[in-house]
Amino acid sequence: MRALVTGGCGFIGSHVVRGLIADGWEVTNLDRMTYAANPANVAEVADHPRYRFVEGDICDGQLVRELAAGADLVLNFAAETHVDRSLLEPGVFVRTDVEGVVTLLEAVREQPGTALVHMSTDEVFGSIPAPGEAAEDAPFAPSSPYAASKAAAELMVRAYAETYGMAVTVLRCCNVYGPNQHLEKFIPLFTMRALAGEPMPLYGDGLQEREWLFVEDFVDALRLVLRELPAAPGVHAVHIGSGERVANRRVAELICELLERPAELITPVADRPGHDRRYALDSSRLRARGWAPRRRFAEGLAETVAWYREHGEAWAQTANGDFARYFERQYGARLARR
Ligand code: TDX
Repeated sequence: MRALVTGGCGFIGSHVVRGLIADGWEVTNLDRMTYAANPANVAEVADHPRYRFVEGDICDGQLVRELAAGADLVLNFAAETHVDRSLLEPGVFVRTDVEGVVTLLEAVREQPGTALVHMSTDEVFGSIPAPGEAAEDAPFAPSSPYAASKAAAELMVRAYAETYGMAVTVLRCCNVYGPNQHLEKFIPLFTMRALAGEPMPLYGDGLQEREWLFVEDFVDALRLVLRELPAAPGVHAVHIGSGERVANRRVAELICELLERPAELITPVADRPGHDRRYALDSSRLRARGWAPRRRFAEGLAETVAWYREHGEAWAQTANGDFARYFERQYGARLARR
């Protein structure tokens, strides 16, 4: 079986590429190599006979059509994903996360033999007050330009499913963490800051809750989804959540404990505007189909922190983009003002 994976040099995409190669798939990885891409993420499969890398953009209609033509499955992990950056530069989110998805939909609708699986997010629902959980049919209420771009993409998926009778699977996942995640994200950033003995910039009161899933558990969920892809026309939404919801401050404290660094490094700074308080997915349907995460958060976090301690510095060197400049733009004034 042949898969076209988009964004395969990013965090989740690279774990998916490696998982599919291990499962016997022939994989084409289409990646634009933005700041979020790191060739090291796919180094172990780079020379594999069933792996092919194509540098390119999911907004390039002709390229996407050519690549989709040879694929049984298109898996979309190409996206701008960072909420803070969507406040700085919303336009690129609309382009990649919405226009890019339309390009994929256009390509796939011309290929009746090709299935499309699109990665979305729990953020499309906005903040979910405790003790609520968002089910697959919950209404969209995105708070950030990032979340709105993902919700908009889902609406385009819905429109194509209705208009052209396509069957599209949409994965809505909680916060994923693990090796290969870009340093801009909470757990890698706090881990690297703690290792360096530098202030860890906690937004607001730090009592916001996120639901955390280890990346390999996400790949296992995807495996199950791929074994049972529905062919009936429509949008098939799948919720993938661990059920482990943890306050940011607690996550920061756990990182300090794991690295034996003082909790005083945790530094409250000005909040992220529009910051959602809590995400929580109802994943009971996927659980009923036989999936459950294999790692508890405490275990996955320890493994992740150990990976960054060992590889973080060298791995970050091979990443695209200028992280120091972004860090200054995002945190310079916040840390100076505290
Ligand atoms: O410096 C920080 N300080 C801080 O307090 C950063 C980077 C984050 N945070 C907080 C904000 C969030 O409440 O930590 C939490 C997690 O932040 P992020 O890692 O930026 O993730 P989040 O905004 O929750 O979104 C993530 O999960 C859903 C991904 O980035 C999205 O792509 C995914 O859809």
